[in-house]
Amino acid sequence: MNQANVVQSTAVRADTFLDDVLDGLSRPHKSLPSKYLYDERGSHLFDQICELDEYYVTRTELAIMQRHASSIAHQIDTDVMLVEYGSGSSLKTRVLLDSLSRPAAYVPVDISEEHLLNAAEQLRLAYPDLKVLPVVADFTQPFTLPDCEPPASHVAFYFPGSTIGNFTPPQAGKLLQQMASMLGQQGGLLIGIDLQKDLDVLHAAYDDRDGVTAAFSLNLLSRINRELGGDFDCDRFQHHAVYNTLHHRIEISIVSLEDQVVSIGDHAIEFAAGEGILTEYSHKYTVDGFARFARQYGFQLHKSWTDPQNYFAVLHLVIE
Ligand code: AVJ
Repeated sequence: MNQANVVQSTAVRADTFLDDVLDGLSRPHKSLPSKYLYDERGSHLFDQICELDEYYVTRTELAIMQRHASSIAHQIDTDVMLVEYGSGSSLKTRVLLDSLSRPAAYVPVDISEEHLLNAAEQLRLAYPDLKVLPVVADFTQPFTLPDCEPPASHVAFYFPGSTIGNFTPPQAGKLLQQMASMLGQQGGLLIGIDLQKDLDVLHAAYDDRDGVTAAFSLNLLSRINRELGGDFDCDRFQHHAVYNTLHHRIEISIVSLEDQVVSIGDHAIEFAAGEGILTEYSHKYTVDGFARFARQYGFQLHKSWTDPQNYFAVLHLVIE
């Protein structure tokens, strides 16, 4: 298959990035959307995070998927259109695909066209019989599912990695609502969520001793410099990650070490010493709490799997 088969659902334009950056940095509490952390360098750094001793998230979810592969695949069943929120370049996806008996199609959805097409090509090579139908889209916005022949009997969304944790409850709710309306009566959602746990474990996971997570955060400033003509000096900013016990989330920000003015094109942005730019939330849940939350949007918890330490959970939710 070639590029012509790619469904371009939502235009992802460079001026959107500029608008979002200027909008986020002109607020009283500065913030930047976390989706912009994942340019080529950011995605590479995130892959490195996943290899860190301190970052338990990826390897724990993978272990759950491996250990319970057949039970998980059994819930999704045959003739499914498996729609992954993310490019599908991960091992978790392969574990799932290996265990599904007869998927009708596999639909990876990602904002980065290059990343998506690469991942799709790799999957086609590994699974020659699988219909791979990539969709370039920002999945926080509604998008159209591709047609497939013969038609799938039902749709299953796969949203691994606790990516949902990046979203505030209202944003996550909106996403679940969109998913529910795209699913209709027949579908389900397989989702990975990170669980509440010891604070030391959480802090280490988001502020590792090698500074990989810090580099991942600060790369957002370098990206603004590269793509939007900014002049951030990364040495004058610092990565900061702290757990908010009230909201059950890690809050990641980039903190200015001094009073300074930064320009982006012809825009000047002022920073006070100690002022932060919020770049990421990483919400931590309980299985019951998430199930209760998802119920508001029409999902019912059908089954869940976790690891021996109860660090992470994979949930299968179905439309009531
Ligand atoms: C990709 C959103 C799941 O929240 O654990 C990891 C992102 N940021 N370290 C997470 C992240 C810094 C990650 N998610």
